[in-house]
Amino acid sequence: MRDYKFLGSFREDNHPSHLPIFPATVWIGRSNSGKSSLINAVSGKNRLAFTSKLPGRTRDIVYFGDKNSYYIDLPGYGFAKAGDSHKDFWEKSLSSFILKNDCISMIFLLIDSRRSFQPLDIEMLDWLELNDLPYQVILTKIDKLKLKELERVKKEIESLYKLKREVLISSSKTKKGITEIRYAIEDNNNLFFTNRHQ
Ligand SMILES: Nc1nc2c(ncn2[C@@H]2O[C@H](COP(=O)(O)OP(=O)(O)OP(=O)(O)O)[C@@H](O)[C@H]2O)c(=O)[nH]1
Ligand SMILES: [Mg+2]
Repeated sequence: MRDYKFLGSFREDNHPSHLPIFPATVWIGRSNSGKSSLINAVSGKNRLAFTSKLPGRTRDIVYFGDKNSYYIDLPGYGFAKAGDSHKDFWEKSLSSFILKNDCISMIFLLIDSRRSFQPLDIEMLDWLELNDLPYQVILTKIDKLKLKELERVKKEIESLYKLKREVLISSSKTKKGITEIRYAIEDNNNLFFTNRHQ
């Protein structure tokens, strides 16, 4: 398995110039949707990314890396207490970070399965579509739902949006869906290298 390490946390709206161009998996979603927890589950390291019960834990652009790939943990959006300055930060710095970054192999858009899509998630989806960015939806915290309920949420999302990629499911607690996410990351990264060498 890949061995990810903390590389640093940044506030610049660009890929850090000292880091080589490798494929990066970017994790975005509402505050508290489970981004940092999922990074830990997928990397198999309990305390790689900081997690918290309180929303707004991740404040910087955090890079983790192994020998030839990255995970990028982004601050969540929709954090009520953070107010306008946080929304500005998202809209200006983080959106330009995503648009300017040549490393992105996939953006995982995390949605808390109990909450389904909220207005800000829809804004994010529209923005990803508008900018023709590669993204895939992952439903998180599925241990909190009964199987029937999960099927309903998944169907609802799939029927509402013409998503190009299947909706993945995950639980950082029970580790359900984690292997599939690891495979998806390997595929995305291989594709990134293939495309770059064409
Ligand atoms: N039951 C359950 N709880 C989870 C799961 N994933 C995350 N949580 C909990 O949800 C809370 C938020 O998780 P984080 O991983 O810190 O969320 P985040 O999206 O990184 O949040 P921000 O950094 O604030 O944007 C924590 O209390 C986690 O323990 C899961 O799969 N199942
Ligand atoms: Mg976080």
